[in-house]
Amino acid sequence: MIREAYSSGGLYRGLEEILVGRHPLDAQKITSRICGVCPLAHSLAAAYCLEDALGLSAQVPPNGRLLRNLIYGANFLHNHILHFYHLALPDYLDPSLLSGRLAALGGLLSAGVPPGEGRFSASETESLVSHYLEALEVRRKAHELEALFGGRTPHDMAIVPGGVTYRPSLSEVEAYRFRLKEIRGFMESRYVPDLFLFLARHRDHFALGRGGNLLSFGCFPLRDGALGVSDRLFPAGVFRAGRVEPLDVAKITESIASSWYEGEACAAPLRGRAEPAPGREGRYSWVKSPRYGGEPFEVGPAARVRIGLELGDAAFRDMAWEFLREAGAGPDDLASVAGRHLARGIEAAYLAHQLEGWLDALDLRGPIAVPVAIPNEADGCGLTCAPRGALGHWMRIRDGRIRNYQVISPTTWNASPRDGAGVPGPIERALIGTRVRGDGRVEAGRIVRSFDPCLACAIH
Ligand code: NFE
Repeated sequence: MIREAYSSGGLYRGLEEILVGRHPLDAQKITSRICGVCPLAHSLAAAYCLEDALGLSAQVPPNGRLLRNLIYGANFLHNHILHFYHLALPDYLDPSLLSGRLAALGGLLSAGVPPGEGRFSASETESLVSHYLEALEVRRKAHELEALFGGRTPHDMAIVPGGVTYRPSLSEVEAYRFRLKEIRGFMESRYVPDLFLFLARHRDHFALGRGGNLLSFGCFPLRDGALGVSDRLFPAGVFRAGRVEPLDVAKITESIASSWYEGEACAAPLRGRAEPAPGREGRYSWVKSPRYGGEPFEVGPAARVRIGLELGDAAFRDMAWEFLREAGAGPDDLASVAGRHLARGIEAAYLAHQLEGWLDALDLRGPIAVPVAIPNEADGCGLTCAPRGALGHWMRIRDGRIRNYQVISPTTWNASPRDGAGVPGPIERALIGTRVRGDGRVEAGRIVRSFDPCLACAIH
């Protein structure tokens, strides 16, 4: 049994420090560089943050909202396909079952299962690995969708505070529609069936790596003039002690009790700054420990779907229940290794369907942005969900420059070390108490991977 677990991030990055003293508009372009996998989420959170500071959140025109949803939605689908086929599935495949041209690929895949313990037959393994290859092409198509409206990928040029910079032509809209259909075709014929095959063979993984508290900031605004956390496709909320509650952002704090920093012991974002203190005695990570009401919370697909089952619209709830029934699982099973994979499938399928509607709603002659003027003094907060979970950016402007910029990324929540009260973070908690065979590496790897961690985002 795993008795203790410590989650550590070993590389300091310092992007928050780089921003101090810079022009507020730099924040969006620089924070996008936190990560090459979810840059659109950072680009959006920074734009929301500036719009909040400037009092512009309600003025972004409908096209601005729709085009951002379409650019970011493509990136969101890309992330979930990436996680299932290229990051998680190899942990479950036995490459020795591959033959013919796929056998050459076998050597590149990690031997995820101990010899003879794979749960997929030789023909299933071959089929999954050929879909692994197809998924590379599908991810390229998703990147093309981002670039069509975003200018390029991974770091877009279109999302700005106030809206977007680029009005697509009708032919670009149709090019998006065509590629989206291809991606949806892959999801319906490959991703969803492969996900259910995976779940059927790993039903015991609903009991593996279970979580507790869940939190979502929500994402994909559905209504103009409401770019806060209300009216989002995946709703904001908190799941604690068996119930869903409204989100109260004022309850968020960040502890550095186990992290290599010096500063205010348990500051809320924007209150106090933590300075790096490499090698500080008794600490074990560069990741800080975000807490909500003093407690750790898991963020990500399980949180979004669990909260969406209560607060989401009827179409989302219907689809989520249908997937749960087919998987033989219930809402409480979502925060588990199998449940996190299932939740990604639910939200990818629902989002792909929504993208088409947003495309139809574009008004190609309407405005795409409103002008911005930077004040001398303002504070802002931008909240969204990155594919891996709740993402917040906080900014303080003084004398027309950035005085303080704070980011709390999804993996900061999930991979956080123990806080001042000694309470472990969500990944640590999911590991502790797990019954393992041998040295436990197989079970531990699968649990950690189910959160889809990204330490580049977590430390920023
Ligand atoms: Ni680097 Fe990211 C996502 C963000 S995870 S991938 O999704 O924000 O902390």
